[in-house]
This record gives sequence, structure tokens and C-alpha cells, in this order.
Amino acid sequence: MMKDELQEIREDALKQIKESADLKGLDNIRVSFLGKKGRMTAILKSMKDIAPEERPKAGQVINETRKVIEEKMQEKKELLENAARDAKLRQEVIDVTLPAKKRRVGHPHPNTIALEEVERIFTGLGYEVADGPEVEYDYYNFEALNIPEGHPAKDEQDTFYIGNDILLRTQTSSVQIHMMEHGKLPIRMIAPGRVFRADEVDATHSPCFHQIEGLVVDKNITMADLKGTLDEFAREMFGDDIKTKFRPHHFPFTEPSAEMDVSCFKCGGKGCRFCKGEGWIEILGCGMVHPHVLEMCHIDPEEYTGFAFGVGLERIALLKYEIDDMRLLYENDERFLQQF
Ligand code: 2NM
Repeated sequence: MMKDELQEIREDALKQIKESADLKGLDNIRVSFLGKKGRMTAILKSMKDIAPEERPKAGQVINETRKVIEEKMQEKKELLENAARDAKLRQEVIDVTLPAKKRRVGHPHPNTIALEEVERIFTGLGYEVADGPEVEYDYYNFEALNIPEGHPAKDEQDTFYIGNDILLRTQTSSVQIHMMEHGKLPIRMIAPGRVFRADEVDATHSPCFHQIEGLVVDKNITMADLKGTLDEFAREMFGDDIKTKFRPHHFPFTEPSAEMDVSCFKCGGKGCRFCKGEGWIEILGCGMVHPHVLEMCHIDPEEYTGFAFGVGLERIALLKYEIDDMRLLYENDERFLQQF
């Protein structure tokens, strides 16, 4: 009788184990057959109702049944665990053949490279680098620079006015005026920065570009200091065998004034397409600071003299890197920028 019941339990257990679809269900089956209140435990407890001589045999059959159920249970458990792990792996699959996200590194702009080179040269000569406001009073941009009323630079056609006497600076000389007004002498400085002019965009013009202006004020500064300094600058910037040439010019804020040419660093001065057959390339404007400019900044021109110069950063960058259209500098096309 017990044998029949055991047989039934065994078949029932194996059927349920076979049909169980997950680990949780399988554990419930284990509890219902092998747990403290399970059917196998109940059978074991009913041993006391059997005749003592039959107990060893019954015990053996019970143990065998329990063993079979445990074995099948373990088998199924491993099966379900493997299936669960496989499913998890499939879900978490990483396609190692996917291209990685590239971390792209930017590139310094040609203007930046050229500016850092100019700054390196002048700081090496003991100059400080200064900056100032891009929005200026008319006084600092024009009047203090000896640019009179009616001068073409002051025309609305050439300058962006914000108010009656407030404008976007057209030069960084305004920074030098602030420095001279401040009163600490001597001065050796460069003022790089953005400047603004009401120009149409073309290959050589932009309404916003960059200038680097330099200023030295001290006792006994002469044209020889100007020439020696700018000659050194040209050779460091464009090469050791570069020659310089100073042509007389006019600026309201310097007297005398000059423009400096460098011998063409492509053909060495013989004349080529790069220098348009001239052998010389115009680089910057310069001069001895006008006594009236010094006076307006409360510097005594009898005691102090100075020289100043202004150079277009874009002009330097275009020349140095042989770029033939200024607009390329403002497009931020990485294919262009990566070349320098
Ligand atoms: C230039 C050419 C010549 C210049 C003059 C001054 C100042 F403030 F001292 F008067 N700063 N920069 C100067 C002189 C600028 O640019 C072509």
C-alpha cells in the first residue's frame, strides 16, 4: 500500500519537475515533496504504522524514492540555471566589432598659433601682454591718438558706433593709451585683441579681425630701437635670413611714421608670385609716438620718447601659412584647421 503511494508520489514529482519552467516553480515543488510538511516527510512519519519487520524494506524504498526525486530535481535545477544564464548573456551581448566612439581632439587656430609665436617673441624681449575693452570711448580710440575730427577713419562708413561717443575699437592702441595714462614708466607692452571696422567681407577684409600693437616708452628711446626691435621680430617670425625695409608713411599718432616690409621668405627677395614680383612683403606700420599723444597722457615728451607699431594678426597668419583667403580663417572647418 505504501509502495503504491510512493510510486504515485514519485511519478507525480517527476512529472511536476519535468514540467516546471523556472527555478522559483522548481523550489515550490521541492518544498511540497521534500520540505518539512512535504509528502515524502509525511510518508516517513507514517513508518510508525508499519509492522517492525517491514520497516527496513520500507525505509529503503522511501530513501530510494527520495534520492530519485532529489537527483531529478538537481538535474532540472542545473538545466534551468544554464537556460537563465544563457538568456542573460544573450540579453547583455556586446558587439565588440562596433567601432568605438572616437574622442576627437581639436586643433589650434592659425591665428592662435601666430599670436602665441608673436607673444613668445616679445615676452622674450621683456614685453608684457595687456588687454582692454573692445567697446571704447571715442576719446581712447581716436582723440587721444591725435586722430582729428573729420579724419576718414572716424567716418560712420568705417567705424561701428554704439552711441555718440562710444564705439567698437578700430585698433588696440586704446589699450596703450590706458597704459600710458596709468603713469607707470617705462612701458614695454604688446596689446593683442579683436578690432572692428565697417568693412565688407572679402578675401582680405573682415568686419572683425585681430591686431597686435606694441608700445615702448622710456628715456632715450630712438628710431634705432624701433628698427632693431622690429628687425629682430621679423627674423624670429619669418626666418634668420630675412631683411627688413622701412618706408616713410603717415599715421596721426606717430612722427615720423613708417611701414616695414620684409624680404620675401619664399624667393629670398628675387621676386615671385608670392610677393607679386616685388621681392618685399608689407608687414606692419610703426613710428615714434607723437609728442602730442604723450602729452595727452601726461608724459613729458622732453623727458620720455617712445616707439609703437601695429600688425594685423590675420595678415601674419595668412602669410606664414600661405593661406590665400582670409574667410577660411573664420569658417572653423576642421579639415582646414588640421593642416597647421
Ligand atoms: C600702428 C602704427 C603705428 C600705435 C601707436 C600707439 C600709441 F598708443 F602709442 F600711440 N599704439 N600703436 C601704432 C603706431 C599703431 O598700427 C598700424
